[in-house]
Amino acid sequence: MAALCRNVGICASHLNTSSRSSAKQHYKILVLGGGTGGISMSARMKRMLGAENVAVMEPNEMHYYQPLWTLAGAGAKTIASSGRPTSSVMPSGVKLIRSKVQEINPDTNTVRSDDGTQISYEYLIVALGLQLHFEKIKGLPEGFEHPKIGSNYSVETVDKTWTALQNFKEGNAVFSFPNTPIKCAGAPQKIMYLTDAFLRKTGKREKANIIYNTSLPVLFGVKKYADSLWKIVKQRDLKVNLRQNLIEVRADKQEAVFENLDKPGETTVFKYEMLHVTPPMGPNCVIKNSPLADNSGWLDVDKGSLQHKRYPNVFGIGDCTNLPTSKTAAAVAAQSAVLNRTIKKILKNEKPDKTYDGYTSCPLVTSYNTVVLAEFDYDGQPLETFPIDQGKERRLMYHMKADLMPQLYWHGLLKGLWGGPEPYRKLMHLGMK
Ligand code: FAD
Ligand code: UQ1
Repeated sequence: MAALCRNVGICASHLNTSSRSSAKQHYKILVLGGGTGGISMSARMKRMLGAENVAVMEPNEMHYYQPLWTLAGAGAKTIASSGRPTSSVMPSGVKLIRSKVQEINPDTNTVRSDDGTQISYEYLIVALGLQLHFEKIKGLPEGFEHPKIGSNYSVETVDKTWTALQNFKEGNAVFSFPNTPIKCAGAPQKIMYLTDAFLRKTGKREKANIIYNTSLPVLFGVKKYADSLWKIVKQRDLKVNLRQNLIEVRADKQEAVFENLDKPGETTVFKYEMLHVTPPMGPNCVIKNSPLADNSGWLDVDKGSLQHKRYPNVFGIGDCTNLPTSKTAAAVAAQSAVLNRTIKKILKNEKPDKTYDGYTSCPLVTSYNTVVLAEFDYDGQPLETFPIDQGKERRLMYHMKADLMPQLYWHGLLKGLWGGPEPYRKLMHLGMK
């Protein structure tokens, strides 16, 4: 539970200042965060400027391919197979600074780490991801010490989902979606479809009520895919309750309390045999506490170029930004190609010319062998790679999600070689309107 507690998002920029050291370092390109966006941009920056000019600040020993956690929570993959040592995904020769960013000072082009070291930069790429807030739900995170509750959103709790699913006997299987922006907005319901499939496979489905309580007023934000998903939930007898927000877990009694967002103060208690929690999420507090934040705490970047709106030598990518699109690794892939181009232009004193269209994708896993592959842009318009109807459940797309995507991630995206499917989409739609 230690890592889960570390991740509860205490925004305290005054912590750990006692061990301040006077060591100084300078890099032409400093990348904050060694997750999906940070590693892929460091690989691209190495190619552009040479390894000696690039450094990445990341305290975690392990780098995880988070999209696999949906499958791990349902026993279709292992959590171990989703992780590799951070050192092994670093582009060779690029400096890994194994410490936590404590403070960003864009007016002096410096950042301070939790051991007090000051690091200066010429250009800064911010890829700090977002923060999970289990603690905003009464009874969590300590409730995870009880059985029958899990969450695919933290490496600490994915196996708890799988344990709860395997031990299911009879009763309610309840799934939540919080009242905040989240990463991979499809994941809270993917685990519901997998639960349904698992209980059918093991002959327990008739003893289960499967209930999806979402804060949103819709099942999915893009109509084309929402229409497909409504058909699926009806076919499979899955109960969807809109505008229901999880506010408390009484794990000792196996009770989850939801608030009706349309009738504040009205709550419903659900007894559960299994509970999957998607926690509230919010901006990284290091960004929130810095001049780089917008009014809500997200990194304030231009939605086309990914350059910071007020600090022209600062750039952002991924979940930490205020880009008005769904936060996914697929979006990071498309953003990495645009950001590479933006930085190339800025280094030549030219204007950024490539524009991010908001491309994002969510492989909606609907069983152990089917996926609806949602792909869309800033306007919520489908932007599909394949010249077939991606609103349909397909086996091929499941194999893409489970077998091809991890390879594309480790060997393409993290190496700075995969910038999203745009070129292939254009090729595959040649000759079509
Ligand atoms: P991250 O990869 O989260 O990286 C942020 C990094 O910053 C972390 O390594 C963190 O340790 C580091 N960091 C944080 N604070 C500090 C600090 N103070 N100092 C230094 N470093 C710090 N995406 C898809 O495309 N398809 C999917 O099917 C999909 N499914 C998902 C399912 C689940 C259950 C989850 C959890 C995510 C899923 N995603 C999916 C989303 C995807 O994993 C993220 O959108 C993506 O990893 C975002 O990349 P990032 O670089 O912005 O953030
Ligand atoms: C993608 O590019 C990507 O990043 C590697 C993902 O993250 C895991 C995805 O889930 C998807 C769907 C894409 C888009 C790629 C194709 C081939 C449609």
